[in-house]
Parts: sequence; structure tokens; C-alpha cells
Amino acid sequence: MSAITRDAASVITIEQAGQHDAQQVTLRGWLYNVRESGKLLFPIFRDGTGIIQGVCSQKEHPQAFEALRGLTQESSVIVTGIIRSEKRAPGGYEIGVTKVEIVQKVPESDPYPIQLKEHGVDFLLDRRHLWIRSPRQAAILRIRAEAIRAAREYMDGQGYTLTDAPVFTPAACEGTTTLFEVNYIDDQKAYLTQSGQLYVEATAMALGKVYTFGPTFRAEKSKTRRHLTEFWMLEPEAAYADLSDMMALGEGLVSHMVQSALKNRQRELETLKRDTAKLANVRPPFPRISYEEAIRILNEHGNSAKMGDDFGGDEETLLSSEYDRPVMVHRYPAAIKAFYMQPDPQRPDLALGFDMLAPEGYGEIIGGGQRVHDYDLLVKRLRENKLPEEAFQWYLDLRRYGSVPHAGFGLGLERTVAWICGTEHIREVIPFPRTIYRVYP
Ligand code: NSS
Repeated sequence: MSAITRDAASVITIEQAGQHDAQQVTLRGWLYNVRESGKLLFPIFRDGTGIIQGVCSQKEHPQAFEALRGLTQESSVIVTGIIRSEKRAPGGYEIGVTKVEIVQKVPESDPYPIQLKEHGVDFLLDRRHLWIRSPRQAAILRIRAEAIRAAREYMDGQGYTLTDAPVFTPAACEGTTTLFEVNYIDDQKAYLTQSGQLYVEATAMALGKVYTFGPTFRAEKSKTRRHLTEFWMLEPEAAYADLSDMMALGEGLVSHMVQSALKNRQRELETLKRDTAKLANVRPPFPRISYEEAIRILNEHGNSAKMGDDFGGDEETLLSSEYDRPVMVHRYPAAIKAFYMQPDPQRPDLALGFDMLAPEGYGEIIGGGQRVHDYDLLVKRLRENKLPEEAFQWYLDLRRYGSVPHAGFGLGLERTVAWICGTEHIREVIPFPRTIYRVYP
């Protein structure tokens, strides 16, 4: 028995079934389910690209029939048969099974733990290594991959060069309360990165337009549907760029990610029953409102937010519900924003930063803006924020040697993909989620 049978018919994936109507093919995958009806069996196979229903007759194909009868869920199988167009079948095609090779049979004494019924989310998260086999989870992971592909395509097309940032860092980028400390070699202290920003600021001064894309870490004690402790961020940074350049880049990037998913992952979005009409309008221009306007809108809707408040989930949801595409809120009070944000020359109490809020309650998907480029101001900011100056000496070098106005942002991949997929919680859109109480499996 060979797990990579090459003899019989041409080996295809379920996704390709439509191109092989009336042809004999071989599929390699797993048994998702099998239903028995007298002398006929109706197995459902999956192979990671989709699911397909089969029909197998005892009279015509006794070998295949006996192999499939009572076969346990998730047993691995290589199946040969004829593809037939069948309007009522999911995917529009079925396979008339003629031959079955069992690669591994799941023992009846130890059946596959995830049955085709509702399970609690903790049960599923404990078995995340198996849960990802379900059609819904597989569809989400394919959409995630498409979002990454499209994002990279867009950034590269805009002339940005990928320059990766390190994961071990000597200092905080986004405040000290969510830092993961690691015991580095010989008891040196290091931290897992919260953002690649400081490093892309350096590579921007070397290459002009750059981005980093990688995992970032925050010891978030929050147990919300928008927080992970390990998440992926795409962070562009450009020399000689300002706040409005970054808002334009952000709306172009997000539109391209959404439109690419709609175009290239239609089947997966259908599997998720995503209302894609809600994504169709996601094209530039996105509305831009100032923080002060945002406060006014919130107050008009009965929310008591006042100048100086940061926005939480409720405020973000209320604001974004006003629009059919993401909204960008700019010029927040400097006092509630990170140490590196450049003050507005007209209103030094405001920061030249922006957040992009996704529709349908998915909250902030982008945060960024213009950076402090003046050496003295940056030193002052570090001191006000009680950050260790020694660890930031290399960062200050960027202001010592040829400092220029520059700007960038960070796009949270999981929040963006959760919105595109319409999932309840962002933990479903990363293969192995890390949250406040979970590092297993
Ligand atoms: O804290 S951010 O708003 N901004 C930064 O880290 C900047 N240093 C990025 C930059 O300018 N280069 O985080 C950026 C985005 C935010 O909008 C969210 O979409 C996402 O990162 N984010 C998260 N996603 C999931 N889980 C958690 N805990 C999380 N925190 C931020």
C-alpha cells in the first residue's frame, strides 16, 4: 500500500473536480462522514481543498463498498471514481466511487473526538490541532493566507521592501504593562517584541519605504474577542512621509486585502456564510474624521465620551456603525498615545496619529501615524514615559544622523481577517491561538 498512489487515474484535488467532469480521477484525503442507505453508501470526503460527496454501489463495486461500510470518521483514504456534475451536491459535483484504499483506519475503540455535532468552544480549542480540519476552519485559514498574500502584493507593488524585525528586543515599544520578559542567555533581560516599529524606522532610513510582517506579543490580560497575546502585524514605514500619506496607504492596503478575498476566496466565504454585500463597498476613499469630531458623533448617539478619553470597544463599534467601510480617526490627544507620536504643529496637544476602525464591530485594525523626528523632543518623551534611555540609544541615533519626518502604521492581521471572515472571535483566524489562559496545543 502506498500513501502516494500514482498508478490509476490522474490524482486531483477536490477543488479541481469541476475541471474533470465525466473523467476518472483519484482523490487523496480523509473520510468526513458516511451515510448508508441499503445497497448504496454516500460517503463525504475532504482533502483540505474542499469536500465532495460520493456514491458507492455494493452491486457494482463490492471492494469499495466493503472498505467504506462502517469506516470511521477521519480515516485516511485514497479514492478512485468518476466525477459527475450533480446540482444538488455541495460544490456541484460528486464522485461515483469505484475503488478505495484505506491508508489508516481510525480505530473504532478510539474514535475521532470531534463529531459532526455542536461542541463547546473550550472542547474545540483543546483540540485545535484537529479542529482545523473542519471545513469552516480550513476556509478561514485559506482566507487568512489570501489576506497575507494580497497584503504583501500590495506593499511590494507600492515600492515597499520587506525588512524583518527581531522578536527578542531590549525595550518596550507599546508601553511596559504588556511586556513579555524572557530570560535571555547568561541572565540578560530581553522582551518579546510588541511591534517591529522601532526597527522599521531604522530600515526606512536605510531603504526609504519598508515594511515588516511577523508575530508580535502582548501580555494582554484582557479577555475580549479582539485580543490575542501573540498576533501578526504588518508594519509599513516610510521616510519623508506624513500622516495623510499613511492614511492613503492604509485605505489602499485594506481595500486590496478585502477585494482580493472576495475575488479569490469566494467559495470559502460561502462556506462561512459571510454576507459579502457588506464587504463589496470596501474601496477608497474611506471616511476620515478627527478625534474631536468622533467625540461629537459619540455624544450625539448618547455615549458620554469626553475629550481626553481613549475609545474602547463600545465607542469603536458605535463610530464604525455610521459607515459602510472602515473609518479613520485622526489626531487623538497626545496624552493618551505612545511616546513616539509627532505632535500636530497647529495643536501640540494632539498627536499626528490615526486609527482605522473596521465596520460591524470589529474595532481597531490599524494604528499608526507620524513619528517624533526631533532628537530633543524624543528624549523628553522617553523621560516623561519613564522609558530606559540606554536601551533606546540606537533609536536616538536615527535622530542624530540625518533625521527626517517619517510615518508608518501597524495593521493587525487577525482583526482584519476576523472582520473579512465575519467570525465571532479573533482566536479562530490564527492556526494556534495564544490567549490569556491558553498556550496549548
Ligand atoms: O498598538 S497598535 O495600535 N500600534 C502599534 O503597535 C504601532 N507600533 C504600529 C506601528 O505604527 N508600526 O497595534 C497595531 C494594531 C492594532 O490596530 C490592532 O489591529 C493590532 O495591532 N493589535 C492586536 N491584535 C490582536 N491582539 C492584540 N492584543 C492586539 N493589540 C494590537
